[in-house]
Amino acid sequence: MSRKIFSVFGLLIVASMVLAACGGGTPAAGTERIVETVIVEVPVAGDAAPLPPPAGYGATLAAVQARGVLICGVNSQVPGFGYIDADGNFSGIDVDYCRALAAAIFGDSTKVEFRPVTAAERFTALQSGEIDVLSRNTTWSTVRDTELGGNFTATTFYDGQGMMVRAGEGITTLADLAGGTICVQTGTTTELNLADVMAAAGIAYTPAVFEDADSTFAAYAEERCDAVTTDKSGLVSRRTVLEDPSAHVILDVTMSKEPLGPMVRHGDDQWFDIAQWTVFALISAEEFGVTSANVDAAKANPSNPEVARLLGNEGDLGLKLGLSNDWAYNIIAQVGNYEEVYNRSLGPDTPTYIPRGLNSLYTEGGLLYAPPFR
Ligand SMILES: N[C@@H](CCC(=O)N[C@@H](CS)C(=O)NCC(=O)O)C(=O)O
Repeated sequence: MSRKIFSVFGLLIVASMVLAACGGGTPAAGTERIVETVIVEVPVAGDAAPLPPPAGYGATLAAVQARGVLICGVNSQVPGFGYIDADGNFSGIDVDYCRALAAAIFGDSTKVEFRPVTAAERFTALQSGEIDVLSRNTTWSTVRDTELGGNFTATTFYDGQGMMVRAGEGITTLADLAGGTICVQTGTTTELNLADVMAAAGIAYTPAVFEDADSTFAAYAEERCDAVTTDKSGLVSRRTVLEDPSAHVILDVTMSKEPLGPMVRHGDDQWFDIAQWTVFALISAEEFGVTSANVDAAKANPSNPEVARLLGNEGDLGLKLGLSNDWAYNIIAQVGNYEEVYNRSLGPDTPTYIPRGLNSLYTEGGLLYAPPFR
């Protein structure tokens, strides 16, 4: 590690000049300034000595490695995000994030057990250690980041709350729902935002509250409420499994900000870093045009030094995370980059198509931006 030697003597001269220039007082003529020369070592920013790890650091990775499988808390009722089909297969962008994390840890994206959790039980599942990470269309908020003992790692999908109604009933604004009943799921930001937005707009309504998405949308389908509200992604997703999707419209209104992303427990910064940089690896790979199809060629002949570091040819970035240096290579080779993950579940060829919008790279007018790999 390199260090720079500074002379405090030199610094004192500069300091006295600055003080004088700032009106800090000029010594009277003839006054002697006594300075002592001391040599100190100042670490150069960006090359500081590694800090000793705090308590809890590394415990999660060690437990996951000893178990041989990652346990990921996911949704099972929201196609495109977290969904289980009749054959027991899981799919969705939140599910693929779990596979990416397993690839980073084990070099094997299949070493993951998906544990479905409802909105109401998800934070307890994370706090109690029943799951290693929560990847379930979960909104980053202050209370979840503090009181509920979690840390959000990064936003994987920028969303906002919407409202869906039956077509042909003449409802085009929230005000048209005055006096009506709105179906909503408990344990969600949705329930809280609905109360805030309607109170602020002075619109009276009756909430009909349910435990999970299936019961919420079943009640809506049975016309037990006039509208159903959740994240717009959830509305797009659940509309696809209604009997006649074209009989329902999502209003042109956004009631909140819903940044969705993976969440880990407080207390293990190494695990936080691994979970967070897995998201950044997916985003950076898209930015650099590295895909599951060309990752071997990119590793053999990296287009720039950052790609070389991302793919583990240089820099030992994987070792610094407690993983192997090919951690990101394994993510991309086995799961793909962010665009591949997105298109697999939410792309134009899927029933749950959602245009990228805010979920485009920053270079294309979106909000996806990963810090540098160095
Ligand atoms: N993003 C919101 C809402 C997430 C949410 O739970 N949405 C519902 C409605 S689509 C859902 O996923 N339900 C599925 C379930 O409970 O299994 C939050 O974090 O609170």
